Amino acid sequence: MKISGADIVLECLKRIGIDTLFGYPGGVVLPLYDRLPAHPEIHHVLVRHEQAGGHAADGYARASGRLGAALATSGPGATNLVTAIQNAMMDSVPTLFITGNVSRNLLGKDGFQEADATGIIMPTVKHNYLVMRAEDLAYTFAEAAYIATTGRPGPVHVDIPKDVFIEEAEFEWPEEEVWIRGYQIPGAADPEPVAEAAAIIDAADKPLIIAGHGIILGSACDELVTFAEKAGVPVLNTLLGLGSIRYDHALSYGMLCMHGAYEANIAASTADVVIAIGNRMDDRAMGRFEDFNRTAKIIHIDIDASEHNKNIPTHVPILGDVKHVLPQLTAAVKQNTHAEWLREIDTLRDEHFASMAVPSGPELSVQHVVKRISENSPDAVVVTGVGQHQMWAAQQMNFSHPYQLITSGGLGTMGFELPAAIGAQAARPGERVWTICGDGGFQMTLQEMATLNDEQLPVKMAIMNNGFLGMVRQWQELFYKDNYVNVSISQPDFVKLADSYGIKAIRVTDKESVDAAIKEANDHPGPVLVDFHVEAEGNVWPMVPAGASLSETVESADEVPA
Ligand SMILES: Cc1ncc(C[n+]2csc(CCOP(=O)(O)OP(=O)(O)O)c2C)c(N)n1
Repeated sequence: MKISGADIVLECLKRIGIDTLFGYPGGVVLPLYDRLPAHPEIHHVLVRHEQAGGHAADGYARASGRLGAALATSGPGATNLVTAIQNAMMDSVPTLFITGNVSRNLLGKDGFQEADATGIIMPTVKHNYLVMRAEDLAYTFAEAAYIATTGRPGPVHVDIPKDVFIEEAEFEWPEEEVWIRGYQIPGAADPEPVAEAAAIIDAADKPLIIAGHGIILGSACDELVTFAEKAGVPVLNTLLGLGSIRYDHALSYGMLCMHGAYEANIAASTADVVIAIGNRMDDRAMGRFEDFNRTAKIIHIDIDASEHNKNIPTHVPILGDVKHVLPQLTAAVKQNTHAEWLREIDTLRDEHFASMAVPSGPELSVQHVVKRISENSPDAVVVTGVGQHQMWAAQQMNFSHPYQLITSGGLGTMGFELPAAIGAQAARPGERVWTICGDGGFQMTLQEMATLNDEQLPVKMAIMNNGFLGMVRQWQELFYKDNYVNVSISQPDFVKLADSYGIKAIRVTDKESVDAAIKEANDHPGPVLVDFHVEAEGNVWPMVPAGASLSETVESADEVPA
């Protein structure tokens, strides 16, 4: 029996496990919306901007490990999705983006609301499709889901002309496993590089693991810890790797990067063997490439061969899936402890903890707020924006589980926080979700409070209200001689605004009220906004000045080179 392209799309979504679709309607996708009520298994969340729908799909995917999906109309709907798609691409998030387009006979005619969505989106996705026949939809969606979720995950885009939604075809879900010429999914690694790496690790005095997002994406957190424990190797995390090893594990030494812990950045600069696992070795994590620890032997385990030797020359690249490679490596290395090396890093930590400590003065600092949220809600999923508050959250909050921290790492997208938190809460309904927001970033997508209220998702929003685009202000202070240009930012009365959206709101202006406000927010069954009036001009330390190497980490403004 033939059914419409719209029905085929919705049947496909069910087959690939989509239960929540973040979307926004428009002319060319109306045939699809018309059929949504006939498919109640798919819950459509009406966002207020397509970018937010995309970030919600991203947050949903990160919080659940499942494929996230967003839908937009042609033209401006599709272009509004682009930031969210690139965000998912940079952080390898398994996501599916569906757009409608003008009818086939109008493609290329610059008709109303036509944009070359496949052309615009192609450089921002793992793969994309323009589906020109209803009969091709089923295989396309099977393939799209397969590509998005296998190997190194990422966003896939499917563009569908309006009349393809209307055209009828037989619905035939491909029963056989998807096979794509040239698309290979690495599994276990070749034994030679594993043996070579094991010999290097066994001979090392100061080995170090840098564990990235790939560990979490590859569900290999236990395998990471087993390997680290057997080889006695301390573990640093990238920003997106936080949560892959418990913060309080004896071998866990926190985050390295531009605002990493002092001892972490120095350990990375002085190790004799660096084992990078599932990370891109990007500039924010590794500092100036040319001067990243020139004497260390570098082992790089990644599922994407194009990451090997991309930024930092690698002695032993290992291609494979961490889930398989880590047990291979664990079996190959000798039991070890490296007690002296651990003591060296411990001493550094003892000597330098002050620059990253929560300020003890009476002022209301972001560090204090995020620390208290973390201590009051230890298992909460934390979704941040981008800026100072993001770095302070990464430094101060205690991450024990994979995807406990959801943050825009590669693209650094302000405005990610609230919509991604909506997605995370939709994916994990019974769990506590806090979003830590800058007053700048929050203003980029705050309209999503309407979505939050519609869906009655109990997300707790903590606004770090410092009246500045804080991270930019910090750079203007340190690198542009205090020349503050367009960084002081006005904002609405967030409490009144939340109230107008029907959301409970609390204002906090002093340190003493922080705990009570967090408790009140946690106890409230619905969404809550807490407007924390934090100190205006705090700076995030330690810091690797832009363009410097990790070994040049500084801990105060006095140390910043002129
Ligand atoms: C969409 C977008 N535009 C601009 C930037 C550049 N940027 C990085 S951090 C920052 C300031 C963020 O301010 P706020 O959200 O208030 O957070 P804070 O740094 O004060 O914690 C800006 C403008 C960005 N990351 N994303």
